[in-house]
Amino acid sequence: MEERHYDASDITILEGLEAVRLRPGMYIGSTGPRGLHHILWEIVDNAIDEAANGFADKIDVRLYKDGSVSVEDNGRGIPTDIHPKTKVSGVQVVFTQLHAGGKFDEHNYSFSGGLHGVGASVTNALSKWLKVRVYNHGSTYEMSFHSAYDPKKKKYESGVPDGPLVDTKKRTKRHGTFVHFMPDDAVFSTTEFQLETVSRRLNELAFLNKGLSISLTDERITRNEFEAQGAEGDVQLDLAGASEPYSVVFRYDGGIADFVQYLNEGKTKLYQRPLYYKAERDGILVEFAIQHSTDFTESLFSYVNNIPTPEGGFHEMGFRGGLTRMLNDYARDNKLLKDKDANFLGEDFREGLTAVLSVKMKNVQFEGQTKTKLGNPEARVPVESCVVEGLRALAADPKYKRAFEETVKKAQGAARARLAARQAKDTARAKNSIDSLTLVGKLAACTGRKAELNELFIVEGDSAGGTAKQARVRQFQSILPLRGKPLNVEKKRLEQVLANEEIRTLISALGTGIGNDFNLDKLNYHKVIILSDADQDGFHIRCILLTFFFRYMRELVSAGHVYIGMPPLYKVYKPNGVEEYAYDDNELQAKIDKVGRGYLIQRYKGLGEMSADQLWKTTMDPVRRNLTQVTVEDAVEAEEMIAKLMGDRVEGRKEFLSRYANFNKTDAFMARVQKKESDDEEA
Ligand code: 1YM
Repeated sequence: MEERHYDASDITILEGLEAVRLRPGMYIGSTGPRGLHHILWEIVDNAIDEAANGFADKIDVRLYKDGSVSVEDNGRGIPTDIHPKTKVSGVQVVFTQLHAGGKFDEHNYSFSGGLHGVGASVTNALSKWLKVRVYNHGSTYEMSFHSAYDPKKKKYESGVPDGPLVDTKKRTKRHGTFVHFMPDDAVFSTTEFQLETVSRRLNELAFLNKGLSISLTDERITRNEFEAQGAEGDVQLDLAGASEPYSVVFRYDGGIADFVQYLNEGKTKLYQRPLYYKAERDGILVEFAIQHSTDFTESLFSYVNNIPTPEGGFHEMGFRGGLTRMLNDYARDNKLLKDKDANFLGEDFREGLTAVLSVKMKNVQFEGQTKTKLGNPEARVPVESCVVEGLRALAADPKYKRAFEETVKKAQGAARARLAARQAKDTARAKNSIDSLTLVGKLAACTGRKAELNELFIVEGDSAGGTAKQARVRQFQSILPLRGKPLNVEKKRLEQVLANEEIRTLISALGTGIGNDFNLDKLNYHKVIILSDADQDGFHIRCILLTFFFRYMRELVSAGHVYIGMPPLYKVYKPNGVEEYAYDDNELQAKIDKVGRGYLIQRYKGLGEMSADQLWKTTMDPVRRNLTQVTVEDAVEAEEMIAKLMGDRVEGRKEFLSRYANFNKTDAFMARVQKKESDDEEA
C-alpha cells in the first residue's frame, strides 16, 4: 500500500454543528429510516474513501443489540495531531466541524459527491453518543462525544467532546479507525437499522470497490434465526456456530464484472465472462463491465463516486455513445454491415445488454427529480473515449473474439426486428393509431382536466372495476379495469408489447407515449394507482404492471407517479355497526383490541367482495386510503424482483412469492384468531 504524509493541517474548516441539529433534513434528507441509514453511510463513506485511495482493504460494520452501530477500517487512521489553526486534534475537527476533510483538498485524490460526504460531523451531531478509536504511530487514541440538553444553557447541545483526544498508550501494531455511535432517538422517527438495507448497500459497495473486503455482523440476530426467516415451514437448523451472531463478508475480486455476472444469473448469456475495462481520462476514473443475454431489454446500472444514478446523465450518454461507435466500427471492419455506410442504431447493440458503469470524479453535480442524474457535461467525452478504447483493446484479444461476434449477431437480429416492426407499425398506425385508440366502454375517464389532481386506478377484473366506477369521485378519479392478466412484457420486444390490447389501452390512457417517444409532460394522471387483489394472482398482475412501467416508462416511476393501492385484508366489526379495517396482520390485532369483545372478522379475498361504499372508504378516499409509492431508489432490487418474477426459473418465482406475499403467515394467523374466538366463547 501507498505511503503518503498527512497531518491535521490538511484539514479545512467551514462551520459548526448547531445547524445540523436545527435542520437535519437539509443535511441527511429526512429523519425517517433513510436519514437514519444516511448517518451510517457517512462513516462508511470515509472508510470507503480510505480504501479507494489505496490505504485500507478491510472494513467491518457491526450492529449491536442496544441499537448502536460501529464501522472500522484498517487505513491510516484519522489524523491525531493538533491542528495549528484550531489547536485541537484532527479527530476533533473531523467530528465537530462541518465539511472538514482532507478530501476537499485538490492534491488529495479522493472523490465524494451529493449528499454523501457532508461528513462524519453530521453523524456526530445526530447521535446520542459517538466514540472514536484511532490506531496509529504504534498507539491507540480515543475520544468520545455526546448530545444532550444542557439545563444551564437551556438548549440542546450536540456532538460535544467529553474531553480532548487521549493517547491511551496502549501499544499496537495496528493502524486504522474505529467509529461507534448511537443514533439519537430525539432526532429520528425510528432508530432501528434494517439488516436488509445495510446488507444491500455494503454488498453493492463491495462490488464497486474490487478486492475490498466488507464484513457485516448483526449481533441482534443469530445465524439460526436469520436462516429461519427465509425458509418455509419449520426448519431445524443445528449447524456449528448457528447461535453465533449473523455475519457475512462481501468481497469481489472481479468487482463490477462480478456484479454483472450476479445480475445476469439465471439468464442465457451470449458469452461467458463479462467484458471489463478500467481507465482514467482527464481526471475521471471510468470502469465498466458488460454482458449480453438472449433477453430483449437493456439494464444499465450507473454510479458516480459509488452513488447510484438511476436517472442517468452525461456519463451514461458517453457510455452509450462509445458502445455504439466502437461496435459499429467493429462491424464495419469485419464486414458485418450490409453496406459500408449503413449503421446499427445504439438500441440494436443494447438489446439484452446488462451493464454496470462506475465513474469517479470531482465536483459532481447531481440533477433530476430525485437528484440522481449526473449533470456534469465534462464527463461525457472522457467516458466515451474510455469505452471506445477499452472495447477496442478487448476486441483485439482473441479470448473475446466470440463475445464481439455474438454481440453483432444479436444486433443484426434486433435491427431486423426493428425494421419489420416499423413497417408493421406504419400500417397499423394508419388504421388504428395509439393516439386515437377508442377506449369507449373500458376507461371510465374523469371529468376534470387538471393532470396534477387526476388519478388513474388500474383495477384487476371487470367486477372490481365496476365497483370502483360506482365508488369513485368522477371529477378526478378515472378507472381502467384490466381483463385477465396483461402481457408479461419481460420476454417480449417492444413491438410485441404494443400489439397487446390491454397495454395499448393503458398507454393511451396515460397519454405519455412509450419508450423513446415517452414524454412525461403529457401525463394525464399524476397518480397512477395499481389496485389488485391481495392474492397470488393479484400480486402477479402487480408485478407485470410494475415491470412494464419500469422497462418502458421508467421516468413515470422515478418521478414518483406510480402507487400501489392497498385494500384492507380484514374487517373487524360488531353487529351493532362498529367497524374497523386492518391492512395487514400486525394491524389486525390492534383493531381486534380496539373493537373489543364480541368482535367478528371478515377476511377479504378480493376487491370484488367489497361494496362500493367499502371500497371508497378503505381504498380510494384520498383522506383515508393507504397508498404505497413505488420508487426506483434501489434499481438493483427492482431488477432482481423482475428477474425472479418474470424470469426463466420457476423455483425463483415460487420462493419469492412465498417470501413476499406471505400467504402462509396470513392463513396461520387466521387459524389462531378463529381458535381464540372459540376459546373466548367458552370462557
Ligand atoms: C470508520 C471510519 O473515517 N477512516 C479514515 C478517515 C480519514 C482518514 C483515514 C484520513 C484521510 C486523509 C488523511 C485525507 C479522514 N481524515 C480526514 C481528515 N473510517 C474513517 N481513514 N489521513 C487520514 O483525506 O487527507 C477526514 S476523514 F480531514 F482529517 F483528513
